[in-house]
Amino acid sequence: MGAKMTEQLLGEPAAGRRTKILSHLDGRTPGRSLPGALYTDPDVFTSEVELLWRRRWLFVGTVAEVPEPGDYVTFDVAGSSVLVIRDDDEQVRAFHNVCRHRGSRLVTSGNGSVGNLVCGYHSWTYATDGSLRYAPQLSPEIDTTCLGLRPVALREVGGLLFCSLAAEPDGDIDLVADQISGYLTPHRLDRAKVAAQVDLVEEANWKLVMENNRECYHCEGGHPELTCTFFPTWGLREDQVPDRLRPDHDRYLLAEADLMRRCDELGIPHRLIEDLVDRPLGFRIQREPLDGVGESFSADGARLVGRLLGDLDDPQLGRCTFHSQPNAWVHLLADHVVTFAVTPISPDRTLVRSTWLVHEDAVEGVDYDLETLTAVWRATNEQDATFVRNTQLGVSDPAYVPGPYNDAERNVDDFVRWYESQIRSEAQEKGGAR
Ligand code: 3BY
Ligand code: FES
Ligand code: FE
Repeated sequence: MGAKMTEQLLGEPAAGRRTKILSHLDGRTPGRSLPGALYTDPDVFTSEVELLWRRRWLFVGTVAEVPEPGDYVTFDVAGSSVLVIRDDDEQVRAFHNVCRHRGSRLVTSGNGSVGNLVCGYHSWTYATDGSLRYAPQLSPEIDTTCLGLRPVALREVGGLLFCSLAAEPDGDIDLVADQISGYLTPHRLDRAKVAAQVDLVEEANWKLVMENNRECYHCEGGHPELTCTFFPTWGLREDQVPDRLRPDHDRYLLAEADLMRRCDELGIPHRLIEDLVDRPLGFRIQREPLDGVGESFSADGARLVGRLLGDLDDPQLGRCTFHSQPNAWVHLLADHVVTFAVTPISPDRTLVRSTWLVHEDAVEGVDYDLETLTAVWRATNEQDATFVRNTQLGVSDPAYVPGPYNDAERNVDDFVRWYESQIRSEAQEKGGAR
């Protein structure tokens, strides 16, 4: 088949899809939720995979998930499976989880530990650094040095791992790393271990999952467990706090002043850095107080893990919260860390992976109880899954008309504006854009 015909068969539909997503974006009213088609149309989803998920830095997990040489996890996104592995020299690397022989998936379980990576089909065997070590009966003329696993760009930032499927990943990760590392390092993720990991498939478009996370407008009524410690005025400016929530907010201000003093004494950064819209790796980071005792996500705010992270000895460090576009939110406390990685499965299904990390020497049943440690966010995730499932049903209804955001939904608007500008700039670069 000639190149021209191939382009007609493959190129045109892709350009047509890009035109389609752009025309849906043209139909959006600023300050309102997105048009329904952006949450439901399979062509939109395919364009998002091509323009966003295959081109941006994505939050994968943490170094604590691969503590020893040979430990690996897989991260599946948009038809690609990324294998993240700690090699024999302790370096964390990422590869496409595709065998270089005839393409079998190499690793078929979500995580594990290996000496070498052995393909289950014809036993091609790779070292943990991705090089091909052994291929039975392979002709000696074939240069095996060219048959190592194909690398995927991976960056570690204060223990958080990000990957990019782009051929030439953007350099924004370095600029973000400079700004956030100091907030993360006191929690010493390199000396933490996974206490629990839960995969929840939510029946909603990935953007509804992210939008839901970016506001606490629904927290007051929607998250009784979380709001024992999570102040429901989150994201509001002073003049936006409704009278009803004034007492909560007054407690917040007192707790905030105390927290700032503690952080300053310890030399730990706390101030808000918010750059969610105008950069490829939009992010927000801030250390904020927790209600009650101020230590952890428990009913009274008291710590849930006896052994604090790293070398911390002040348990009252509230929560350092990191949000990044398109797919993460992370809360770092003195006693534990909980990370959330979102990946799209289909237009109306999304994986939310929650991971709880504690000090590597903390002992289950002695320093913490697993049920109690995970209770608040397991309940919160289930509540959020119901919210977004109902929203997916509503935005799929022909009667849906986009509605206005309010003050408490500022970061939802930021997410949507980030999404629109990233899609537009990538579509332009690829051509077929208007
Ligand atoms: O960052 C978060 O996880 C919270 C949960 C509730 C609202 N959102 C800002
Ligand atoms: Fe992996 Fe054949 S496909 S060894
Ligand atoms: Fe929620």
